[in-house]
Amino acid sequence: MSFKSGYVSIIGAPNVGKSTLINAIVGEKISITSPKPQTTRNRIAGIYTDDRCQIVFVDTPGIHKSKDLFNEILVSTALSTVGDVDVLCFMVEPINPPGRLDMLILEKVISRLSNPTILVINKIDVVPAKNSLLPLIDFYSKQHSFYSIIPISALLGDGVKELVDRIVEILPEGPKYFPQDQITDLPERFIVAELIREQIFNLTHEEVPYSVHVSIERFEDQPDRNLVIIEATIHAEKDSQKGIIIGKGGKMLKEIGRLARINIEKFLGKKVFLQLYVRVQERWRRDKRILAEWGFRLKSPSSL
Ligand SMILES: Nc1nc2c(ncn2[C@@H]2O[C@H](COP(=O)(O)OP(=O)(O)OP(=O)(O)O)[C@@H](O)[C@H]2O)c(=O)[nH]1
Ligand SMILES: [Mg+2]
Repeated sequence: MSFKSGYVSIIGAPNVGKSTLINAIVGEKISITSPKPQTTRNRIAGIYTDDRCQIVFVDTPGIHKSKDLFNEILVSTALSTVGDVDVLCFMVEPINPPGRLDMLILEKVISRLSNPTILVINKIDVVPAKNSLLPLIDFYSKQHSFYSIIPISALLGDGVKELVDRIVEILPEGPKYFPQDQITDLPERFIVAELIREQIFNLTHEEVPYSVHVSIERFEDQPDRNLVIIEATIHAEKDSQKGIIIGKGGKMLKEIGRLARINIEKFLGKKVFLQLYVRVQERWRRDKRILAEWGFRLKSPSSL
């Protein structure tokens, strides 16, 4: 049998479970997840390899109606991945009738592309009876000529193997682009910063998680001690947010650090010494220069 390979972009509205799926496929947490929308901010590649194929899955920020420069950058990052991939996975939740945003993405993005597209209906574990999905499947199949419609639970892993099998059917013959055991093309320090940001998403509320960027100041591997020393700065937009992140007597920052360290140690497979600092970078979400410095640039197209 010939070897197949290619790129697959996962797109959809915020919070539908795109990052949970990519983690389930590669078998490790490379993309952070949270119950809040707009968690993912970058193009995140997860590489799946088996005897038949190598698939580079591209996780993307949730597509939404952007309100400011930073959100526009997130949406443009997602939209910029769709053009030249071999397969698109359009992910939705099992909601009938579909959400306004799902319909908008279908109309403005999916229906304008010619890539083979699989509709992935996620979170089927919350659907009481599987046959209640039938009207939704029927509805979507009338809206667009999907290559396939696959119900899954990214959280429980149900249907994930079927999804990969279906993608392999479509992929062209091709080489192994990455070594067998490589699961992402992102640097370790990027994922470490994300694992810190994930805890801020999980532990703080309202505008705070959205006002935070994390940068790694020091990443020093000490192999003789099986230890990595990491220093990171959490940038907030205002003093009040800085106060919330630090918490009473530093309690919140300690908890963010404790939980992030557990995940970082799991990811790096080493002991970690983690030191966190918090500083204010006023209105960074609107500051083109700072955004560019942190790797956030507007791409085209930039909105729905
Ligand atoms: N019940 C259930 N929850 C799920 C499933 N997949 C994801 N979730 C939950 O849905 C929430 C959002 O998941 P994410 O993977 O962060 O969603 P996303 O699409 O990457 O979101 P953005 O990055 O914000 O666009 C999290 O609380 C997940 O645990 C699933 O199959 N079943
Ligand atoms: Mg995500």
